[in-house]
Amino acid sequence: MAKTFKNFIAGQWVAPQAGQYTINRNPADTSDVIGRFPDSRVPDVAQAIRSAREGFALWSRTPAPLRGDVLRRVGDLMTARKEEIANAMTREMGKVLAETRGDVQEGIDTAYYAATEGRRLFGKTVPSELRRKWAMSMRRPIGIAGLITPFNFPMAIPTWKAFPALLCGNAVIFKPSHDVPHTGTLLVEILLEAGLPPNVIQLVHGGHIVGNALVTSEAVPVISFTGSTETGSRIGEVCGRMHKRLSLEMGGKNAMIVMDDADLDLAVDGLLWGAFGTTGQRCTATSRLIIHRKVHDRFMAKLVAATEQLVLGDGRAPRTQVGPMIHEAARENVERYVEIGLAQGAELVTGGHRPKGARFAKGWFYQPTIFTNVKPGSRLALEEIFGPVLSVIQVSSYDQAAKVNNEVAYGLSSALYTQDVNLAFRAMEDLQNGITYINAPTIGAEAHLPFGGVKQTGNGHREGGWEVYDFYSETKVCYVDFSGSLQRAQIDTYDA
Ligand code: UN1
Repeated sequence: MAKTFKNFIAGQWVAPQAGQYTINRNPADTSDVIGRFPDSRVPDVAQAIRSAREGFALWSRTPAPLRGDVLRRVGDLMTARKEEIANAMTREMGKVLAETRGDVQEGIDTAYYAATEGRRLFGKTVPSELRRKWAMSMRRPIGIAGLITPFNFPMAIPTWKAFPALLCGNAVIFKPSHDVPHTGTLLVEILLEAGLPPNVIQLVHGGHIVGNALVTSEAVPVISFTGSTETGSRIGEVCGRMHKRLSLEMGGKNAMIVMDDADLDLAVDGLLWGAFGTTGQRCTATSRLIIHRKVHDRFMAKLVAATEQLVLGDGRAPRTQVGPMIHEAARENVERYVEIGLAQGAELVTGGHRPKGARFAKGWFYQPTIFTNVKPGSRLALEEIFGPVLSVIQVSSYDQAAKVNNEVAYGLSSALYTQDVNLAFRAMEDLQNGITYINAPTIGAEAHLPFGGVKQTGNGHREGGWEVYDFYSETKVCYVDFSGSLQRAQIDTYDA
């Protein structure tokens, strides 16, 4: 009998009020049931909101350095439980253990960064234009933050949102992806064990009903969402109407540019990791290779041979390099794109099918796939696939490569492989992305730098690093006039 998991609402682990559940399975072996998780409804969210209000009243008055102390303990507990969490994450999400360990580590890094921010959270004191008057700014908590997170980084992305939100003094209602509720549960357990007051965090499992209830509630002034551009647009419409603060991290169609002077072996290694790590299910996945004609054939021979050596399987097996996809619908989506690629005249050079063999029969596996001769403007060149599919586009110059890089709707990350330092610096200016890597693949963001993209990838906010603390706090400005007389700004300053 599968274990039944609960929500964490109003300081207690509770069953969903309507008694509905969904089954969570291991994507590498669907006969392995992780548990039954609440499929919550609006009344569950309403209860969470009522409790989070009380949590906010308490937590927003707790000094920031003390809030930071809780997050430091969170980092310590995550460190102690790293291996256990990584195993649970691979079991429910599929990516290999090295990657889930990295995912937990990203959470640990985010916790320690947040802990130290409790002793900064700088405001500014600036000169006033008037005598005997001080002018300063400070950061204030906002209220309840509703966090809606995806399946592909089950620990890292929730921590990118929750830790800065908490450090800034907000209460959090967390809705993890219904594909990875177990990892979300482990995160909440750790927050509580670290001493976070119980009604400061609420965990409400479920699908779009829960997300929608958070987005449409007057009582939740802050929403942070990572997921598809389509869902992000719908959330944006509502938040725009309601004047909510909203951070969106959405799609990508990230390219690696390989120039004719590049170290090709280095670029092959980078491409395998960028395109097929996490089975291509990353916003930062390398889904386009833009390659100089002169090195195309040589590079493709190396790349295809290396791709065919990749070991597919259960992410917990030590030799596995590529795990399963998250579920059947994700695999079918990839299959549709393979058909579209063939129909639009691209050339399939490897993959393009499910792996054969009994050991793949019970999981959502798909063979790493490469299309060459992908035409700029075709769907494989433009659309996010979110799976192990690489589209190769040939160019004759750096300028053409930069143009192809920029002609997609998204703008998350890009990579340039070259030995030419001038080209490297030109690319940092030219490529329309939030993140550009030189001689490294399109993934590899570190927790203490801002993360996010331009164009349809985001709405101007960044996660991670120092910038996210501005998102989760309100700027308050205070003037103190200790002159004892009325001093009028702009008037008495210059008319005296
Ligand atoms: C994502 O692609 O969904 O960039 C997030 C990276 C990670 C985060 C990726 N640290 O490598």
